[in-house]
Amino acid sequence: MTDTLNLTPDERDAELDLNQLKQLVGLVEYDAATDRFPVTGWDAIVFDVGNATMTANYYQLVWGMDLVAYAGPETGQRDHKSFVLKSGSIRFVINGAVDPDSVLADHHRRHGDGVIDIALEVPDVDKCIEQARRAGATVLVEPHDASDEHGTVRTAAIATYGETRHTLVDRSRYDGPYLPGYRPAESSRVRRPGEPKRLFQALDHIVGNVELGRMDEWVGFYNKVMGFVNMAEFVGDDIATDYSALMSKVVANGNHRVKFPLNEPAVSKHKSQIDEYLEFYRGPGAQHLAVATNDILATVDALRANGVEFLDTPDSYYEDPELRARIGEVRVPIEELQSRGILVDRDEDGYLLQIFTKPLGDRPTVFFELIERHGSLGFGKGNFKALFEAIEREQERRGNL
Ligand code: TYF
Ligand code: FE
Repeated sequence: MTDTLNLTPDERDAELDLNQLKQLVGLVEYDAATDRFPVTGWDAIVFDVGNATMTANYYQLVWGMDLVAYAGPETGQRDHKSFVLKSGSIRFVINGAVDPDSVLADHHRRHGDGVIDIALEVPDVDKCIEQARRAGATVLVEPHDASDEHGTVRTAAIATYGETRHTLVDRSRYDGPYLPGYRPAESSRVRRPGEPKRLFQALDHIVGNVELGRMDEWVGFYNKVMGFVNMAEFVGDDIATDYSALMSKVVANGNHRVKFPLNEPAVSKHKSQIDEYLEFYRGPGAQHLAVATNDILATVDALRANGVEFLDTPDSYYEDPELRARIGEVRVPIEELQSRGILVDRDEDGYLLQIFTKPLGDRPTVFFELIERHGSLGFGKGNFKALFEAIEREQERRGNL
């Protein structure tokens, strides 16, 4: 059954091998023969932003991503500009309206900067759409081919929470830089001497925030429509009422390449961070993107030097004897983690290091997580209390607690 763990073309491009990828994002083998909605991996995360020209620059200059393709007025696409960026196997597509009447401008007025499409690579678009329709999903775009001199891409799209969609992409017969209609592009910036080739290699998970009482519906959607399985980690009633003000369950595709934690607000003494998101995003949407790195210390140092702001972690977190006992030995002295505010969690499979940025845009909505896994397949449950307290300190500064 090892063929269920074949590398995607993007992973091969990024010179990742299967062992590296397993380490980075925690893959498992599964029985693909019974999968009615086979998903190979991530294809692209598509953002709608207020200024794609500048945001694309930001991801190159600050996050070290490479520009690989472009479409816009110069290529005959008058509605919007679209910049395609890569880091390792991750592809971001940054869209911004040029035509004031673009639907993207309208989307942006309501939601602000955010993720409009979590595109997934699938080997058989038609099979997935047939299954999705049978299971009652909304098919937004029917399967169709697009071709140019690089070959043919077959795509379709289904709706998920809020105004977010999953475009399904079969690029097995295509070798262009992204999709037909895009021209190859290159960053004009010059890498500083000694700068690492990239700051992160793969996408680990994307969290969706949904309305109060609807988390189980969306878990059911991923179970029934896309055949995703529930992972062990969840935040239930007990933790929710004590400090987290959210409930959370995690679904994953068969081989766990694609993992979607789903949050809903919990009723608590103050406004939930999920309610704050829902209010400012004007509905459900993607909350955080967790990117995997094999050197979180170097990545955090580089990002901080480039001006990225992270949530703070109090010294008491590292001085807690219970934490010290629980985590045991990790690959660096704990002081190295403490000086950077990196969190650590251990479970029966191993440990992980993680850290969270503050929201990247103007609204308190989308943020990033950096994660370095060492065997753990979890999401840092042991850190939820410290993390949620840090998020609430930020919420309070914004006057939204
Ligand atoms: O993805 C996760 O589950 C962890 C923890 O608002 C988390 O990164 C959960 C909810 C949230 C922030 C982080
Ligand atoms: Fe996360």
